[in-house]
Amino acid sequence: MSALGRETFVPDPRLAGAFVTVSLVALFGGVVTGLLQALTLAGVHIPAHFLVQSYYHSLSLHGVLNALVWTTFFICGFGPFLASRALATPLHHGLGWATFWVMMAGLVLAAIPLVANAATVMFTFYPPLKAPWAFYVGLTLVVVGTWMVTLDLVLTWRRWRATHPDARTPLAAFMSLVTFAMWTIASAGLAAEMLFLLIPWSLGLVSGTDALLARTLFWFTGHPIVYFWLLPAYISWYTLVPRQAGGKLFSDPLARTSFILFLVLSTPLGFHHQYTDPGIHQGWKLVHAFLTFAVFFPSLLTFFNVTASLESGARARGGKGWVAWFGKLPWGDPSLAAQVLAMILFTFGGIGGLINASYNLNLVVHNTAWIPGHLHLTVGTAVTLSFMGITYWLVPWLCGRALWSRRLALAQVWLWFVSMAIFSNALHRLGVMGAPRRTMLNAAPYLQPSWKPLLALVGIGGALLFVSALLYFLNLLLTLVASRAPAPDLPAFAEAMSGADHAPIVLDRWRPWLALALVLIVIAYGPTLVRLALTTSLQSPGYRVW
Ligand code: HEM
Ligand SMILES: [Cu+2]
Repeated sequence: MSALGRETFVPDPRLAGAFVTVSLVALFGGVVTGLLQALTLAGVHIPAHFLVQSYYHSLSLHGVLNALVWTTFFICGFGPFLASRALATPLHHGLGWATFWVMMAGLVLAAIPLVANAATVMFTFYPPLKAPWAFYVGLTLVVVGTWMVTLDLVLTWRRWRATHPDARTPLAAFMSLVTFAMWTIASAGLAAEMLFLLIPWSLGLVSGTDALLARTLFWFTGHPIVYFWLLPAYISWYTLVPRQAGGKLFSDPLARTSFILFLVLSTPLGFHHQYTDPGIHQGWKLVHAFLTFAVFFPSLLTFFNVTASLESGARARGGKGWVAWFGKLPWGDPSLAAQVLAMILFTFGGIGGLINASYNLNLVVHNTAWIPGHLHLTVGTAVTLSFMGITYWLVPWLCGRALWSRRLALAQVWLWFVSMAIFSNALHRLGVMGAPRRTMLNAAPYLQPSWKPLLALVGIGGALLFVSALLYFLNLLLTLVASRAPAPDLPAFAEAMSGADHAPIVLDRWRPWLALALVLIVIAYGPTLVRLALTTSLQSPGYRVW
């Protein structure tokens, strides 16, 4: 297909629209519960309500709605949409809708006990906390849906390949495929935890469970899930943002290299969440620590490549100097501003992540408020603010109407940036001072006077974040009902200074990389998982504490 053909092909808006709508509803629930928690931490008394019955009920809703539903539904809409556009090939219509309904069925099934306060197990659902079977089966169906997306992407790509035997896979499609391939491998841990441990246990088919084995399977998926959230933001940063900034992607081959590294390295490192767990040999924990530092490398490649691309845009707009060019980016474009601000806060999230991953420093921050501080910079901003930036062009296009107000959108993204800096900084500092996470701190007898000013900042930052989210939803809603101007065209993919033709052909092959990924997983996880599975006694009873 000629470049022209690619620009004029328009994917089906309805499927992407359905996924994005569900994701936005989830985010709304996510920010409401976030507000309740932030205010509670600041000492505001919030009466139990029939929808949210305790801090822990709220926290479970918050984690599931934000980290699991908002992200996953958005990604399952956006990734295939972009891939289909880049390949100028429609997705499989029937499969696409079947996927959506499988995921919806799972979502409803999981939501019933969650809303009813029967699955107050937080988004990590560690046993021996126990939820009803519907919660586990529902979440499993959502994961099955993501595998169906992978299938759809592969089928679509193969149809494209049949007519383009020698062409390089267009970058956005390549990246979507890598994202879903990585996730499909990584989600095997969660699937095993659900199918062999949690679902039989919740159905009463086995009498007990094994917390360590379950956690190990959970973190097999739980670390790479962060790349499942992050890579779609990277796809936008690589393939759209350079053009939105008025420039070109610095290097297409380097971008592909970084994604291949994510495919290979994302999974075999989950023990960095289990440094304090007994029953895993410290030698393996150290291996996972080193692999975690290895997977930081493709993020550094991304930082370099995307910054150089932004710089090319700013210089084309008259930017000068080593740093001053930054001011010449088209800051008036809310979609671009959102994503560049997301990148800035993400650098701090990345630095904090290195601290989390360090075998020794982890002990200082483990299970403290530092961790949600980190989570809000990464999934709560790098991912969420980037997705918001994407919706600033995607939602208008889906509705066929221009964004209601660009200025309101700009105010919203800056407000998110500033309030998140306040909110997350306070949480990080609380963590270093020893305040635990996942705790209704203002009710804790050990509440330290020195924590109080920081908890107040959590409340203020959280409330401002909520205001930002309200402005966001207001703008989208008014776009739908009150905007009169027609929607602008979809943003075009960025050209590259060094194009796909410079990429070694091996980067466009799947088998070697998938095989390498599997080998690393077998080495890093094999011995421990086999030993834990063989020695498990499934003895722990379940608990329902809230
Ligand atoms: C209005 C915006 C938000 C506010 C005020 C807010 C506030 C909070 C607070 C106070 C906590 C609890 C800390 C604790 O007790 O350990 C928390 C946890 C968390 N938040 Fe947010 N949040 C917001 C948005 C988001 C978004 C957009 C995401 C991700 C997309 C997110 C992801 C998380 C996660 C993953 C946790 C950890 C949950 C757990 O420990 O189980 N939050 N949030
Ligand atoms: Cu991790």
